[in-house]
Amino acid sequence: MSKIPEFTKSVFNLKDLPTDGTTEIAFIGRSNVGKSSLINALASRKQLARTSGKPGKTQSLNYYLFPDKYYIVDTPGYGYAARSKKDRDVWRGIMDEYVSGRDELTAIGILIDARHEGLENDITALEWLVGQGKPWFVILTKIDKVKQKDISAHEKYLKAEFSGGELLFGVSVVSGIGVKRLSSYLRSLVAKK
Ligand SMILES: Nc1nc2c(ncn2[C@@H]2O[C@H](COP(=O)(O)OP(=O)(O)OP(=O)(O)O)[C@@H](O)[C@H]2O)c(=O)[nH]1
Ligand SMILES: [Mg+2]
Repeated sequence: MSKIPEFTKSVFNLKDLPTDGTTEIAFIGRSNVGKSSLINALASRKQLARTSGKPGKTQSLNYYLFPDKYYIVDTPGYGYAARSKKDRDVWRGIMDEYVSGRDELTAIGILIDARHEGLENDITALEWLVGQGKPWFVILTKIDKVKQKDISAHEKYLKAEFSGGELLFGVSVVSGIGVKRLSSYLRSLVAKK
């Protein structure tokens, strides 16, 4: 097996999910929140996952195999305003089926832009997540753009409003803050399995 993280496959149809039984952790979050960028930072590879300044770049479930033997699954972003309602319903349908039926899925990380507290789309996603009954955790992204006191306030808000989730991680792929800590946490989740 490769010692460096590798792209494995893109899944457009749930019948094509990997069948090798490897544990997986999915990242969900609004379009443009930084999911693909974070996967690159965790992998220390700039171009592993494709990123874009324009929202809506990732359109499938993308599997990345990490050397500690787990997949990180990049997912299409939600809340992309230019998308039709039908598209949003498709997201919901795919994610419901994927999350409820996937035994390999150990935990879900929801990425939230540290700058934007309480966005409607994030609230909807957090409520959905709480209802899934899978372990989940929050990652606040782009913390290079905010002050520590705003991060603390955002964390306090999330803890007060949404129960059952794990620790909150603040990350920035620009400064690199929080990436190592998150990486250790992901490994600990897989080790528990
Ligand atoms: N300042 C700053 N910008 C970031 C950070 N992480 C991501 N970005 C920028 O945010 C934009 C979107 O990043 P992506 O990683 O493509 O976002 P995504 O969540 O994968 O988006 P979709 O695939 O559309 O769902 C890019 O322009 C990134 O450079 C960060 O930590 N700090
Ligand atoms: Mg993406």
